[in-house]
Amino acid sequence: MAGSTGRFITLEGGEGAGKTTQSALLTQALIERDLPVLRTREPGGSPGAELLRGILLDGGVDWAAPAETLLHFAARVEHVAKTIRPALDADTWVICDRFFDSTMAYQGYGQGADRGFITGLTRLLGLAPDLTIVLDVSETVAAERMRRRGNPADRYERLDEAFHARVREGFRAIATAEPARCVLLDASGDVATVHTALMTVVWRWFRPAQGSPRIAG
Ligand code: Z5A
Repeated sequence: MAGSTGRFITLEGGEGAGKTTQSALLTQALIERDLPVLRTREPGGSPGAELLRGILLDGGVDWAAPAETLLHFAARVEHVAKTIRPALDADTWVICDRFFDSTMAYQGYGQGADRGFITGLTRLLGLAPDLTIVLDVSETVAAERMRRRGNPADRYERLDEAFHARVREGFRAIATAEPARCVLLDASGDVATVHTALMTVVWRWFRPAQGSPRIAG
């Protein structure tokens, strides 16, 4: 963001990749460096977007893929307007668990929504992360983590293996296509190992030459 000393970092990946775990650890690490941080997630992150989250995850409707795409973007526009932009304007670092890459991976690659349509909505949004870290794990590792966690599955988690394989392929394709914004990180190690690797990416990305002297490692 021009003029702001805040930075916008998103964590992406399939279910069980460790986004929630790693976003909490990243937030803590930045706070320990005396940086102002806001941790948020999608779908959700503002009152209106949280209402849409309930509809999307457990509303009992099998949406047409373009409608589902629009609902995710409606939630995102609210989230950006009410939560993310005000935080960045106040020089806060924003750590967001999922953002527009999830729509491309889940609705585009997973559900077959038109990818050009999603790209167009992404451009209209007018905000992109400074850094996106795509946490990558095999479907086997992800499934084992979800099994051990044992929470009831939401509408997306109930979809079959082939769907989740397409989603993973989507995330990997996005990371490959956008190296100026995305880093693909092997997230199959233990929590501490992944955290160390992720922090190395973050410190390198925002090294002093790119204007963030306060977090030089
Ligand atoms: N969705 C969409 O379709 N389109 C969109 O545009 C957006 C979202 C924005 C949101 O679900 C759903 O919305 C999502 C896609 C869809 N559904 N799916 N699938 P959510 O927010 O409820 O859930 P999630 O984003 O998928 O998160 P998750 O399932 O909780 O996974 P995670 O955050 O990546 O993992 P975690 O919670 O950190 O870890 C999962 C478990 O593994 C947990 O017990 C941890 O303790 C354990 N864990 C974490 N890391 C490790 C390591 N390194 N080793 C061992 N165990 C670990």
